[in-house]
Formats: sequence, C-alpha cells, structure tokens
Amino acid sequence: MKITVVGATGMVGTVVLKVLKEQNIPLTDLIPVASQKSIGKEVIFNNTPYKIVGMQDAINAKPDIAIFSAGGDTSLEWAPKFVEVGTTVIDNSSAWRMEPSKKLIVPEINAHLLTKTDKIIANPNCSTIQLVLALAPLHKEYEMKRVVISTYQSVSGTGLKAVQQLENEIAGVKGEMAYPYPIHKNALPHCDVFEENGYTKEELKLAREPQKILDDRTFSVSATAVRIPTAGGHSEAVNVEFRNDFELNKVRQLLHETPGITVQDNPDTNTYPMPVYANDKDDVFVGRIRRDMTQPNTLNLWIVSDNLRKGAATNAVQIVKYLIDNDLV
Ligand code: 11C
Repeated sequence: MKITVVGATGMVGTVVLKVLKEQNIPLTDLIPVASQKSIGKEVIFNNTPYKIVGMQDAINAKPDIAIFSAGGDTSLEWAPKFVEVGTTVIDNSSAWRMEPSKKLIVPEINAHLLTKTDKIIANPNCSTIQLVLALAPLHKEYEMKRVVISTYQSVSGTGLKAVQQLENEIAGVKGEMAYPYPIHKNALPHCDVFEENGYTKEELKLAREPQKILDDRTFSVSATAVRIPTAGGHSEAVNVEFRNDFELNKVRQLLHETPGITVQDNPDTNTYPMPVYANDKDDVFVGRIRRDMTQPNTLNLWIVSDNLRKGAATNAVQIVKYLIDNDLV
C-alpha cells in the first residue's frame, strides 16, 4: 500500500504515523504531506526518513490511501483531487461528516457499510467516537431516548498552539494565545466556534454525529463542551435515558464485552477512568456506572479516551486496516 499522510507533522498526523507502524499496516511507500514551511524536511517512519512533499507531488504519486488531518478547508479543496487519481481518502476533519453521500465510520460499529465505491470516508469527531463506542451496545439492548453530555476536553484537541499556550502559562512565559482566555487553572465552556443558536460547533457535532453513526434519529443528544487544562484525553459525563429498563450488572457486562472498551469501575478502590491513564492508549475507558436516582431507565457514565488516538488516529488507521483486510482498496 502506498499511503499518504496529509498533515504529517501535526498533532494527529504524528500519531497516525505511530499507529500505522503499531498496527503493521503493509506499507510499500509513505508520502508525508505538510504545509509549505515543512516541505523538504523529513519524518521518520519505521526508522526510515521520508521527505515531506507538497500536495500536488503526493497526488502525482497516486497513493492507494490518503489520511487527511489538516482541517476542513484543506480536505474540501484537496480530497476530491486525490479521488480523481483513484486514492481512497480517510478524512479527520468535519468537512464531509454530515454529507449524506459520505459514510461516517467507527469501525467497531459500522465498518461493514464500506464498499469499494466509498472514496471519501469521514472519521467522526474525537468526542463523538468515544461516546458512541460506549453507547452503541447499550442502545442496541435498551434503546436510547435522550443523552445529556458534558465534556471536559484536552487542549490537544485544539492543536499544538493550544498545548503550547498551556505549557507557557504553567511556566509563566508570555506567548501566543490559542484561546481567548488563559487555560491554566481555568475551564472554558467553548470548544470550536459559536453558532447562531448559542451552541458551539463541537456541541452540535456531539448532537448530530451519533445519530448518523448509529443510523437512528429516534434519540437526541444535548451537549455542553468544555475545554480544561489537560493534555491526555477527553472526559465525558454522560446521562442516558433509555426506553427500557436495565440491570447495572448487565450494563457492565455489555460494556466489558465490547471490543475497544475497558471498564474501570470500582469505587471501593477509587478505580475510574482518567486522562492520565487513558493517555497514549487506544481503548475507550468507562466507569462511574450508576443509576440516575431521579428518573426511571436512566444511567450515568464517565467516559475517557485519548482524543488523538481512538478519537482520531487510531480510528482512521482501523478504517485503513478494514479497507485492506476486506479488499476495498
Ligand atoms: C476538539 N474535538 O477537541 C475537537 C478537535 O471536528 O475534528 C477535533 C475537531 C474535529 O476541540
């Protein structure tokens, strides 16, 4: 497989390279693409240096697969040009996710939908992926009616500039600001930009993407997305009302049996998911599993995952693996 990674020097792109190696993706050539200032520099993959090239050079190389992590505008402009030369694009941006002709894939849930004709495949938003992976088996069993979620999102979701802002603030150094306010010792109820209805784009992604992935519009999601000064992963406090009642032990068992989920749930030993533990791991961690005492058929959960791994790079590479294993590229 000839694979191009667009945004190869960015936060997600760097992890994509790491996961491609870990998952033993059969690579005959790697074509890293990055912004103008990085062209000519090298990235190291599998102990071998690869020269960073510009977008047109990568297209001319006619890669089998392109993994895009370079923002929505870049994807909108360039992904179709890769498709023209026969490349299958897996896109990490929000550009194509809600486009009816494009599939929004979390491999454990809906990779079976993929066919050879899917040339642009959308990777969901990071906070969506960890949410749906945990909710999918519960929805199948008990039918969700309404989900209320508050997120506690890592600065790495915003990108390098935000990680740098936090590090500068901790060190007491003045520098560029990624956010309109300090993030150290703070919490910003503001992830991505505000829409006219008062919600942020991140909150609307959480409301809309799960319905598309689970192919079901009979449940709704209400979200508040908050940025906090962590770097290891996104955390989510989730309240789910089901149409049918559940047994807590069965809920734990269903989650435990779901590939990609690790249950960490024992108040006696202070065992619960945390970003410091989820950091650099591929799983989605679920804990604080308890019944909502104020309403029937309602469950509270705490879900944590490394937003750069399962929330982005790992999910994208799992799609690559599925395409290769099923002869779809
Ligand atoms: C964040 N979820 O943490 C975002 C990052 O739509 O892919 C990814 C944005 C996206 O701010």
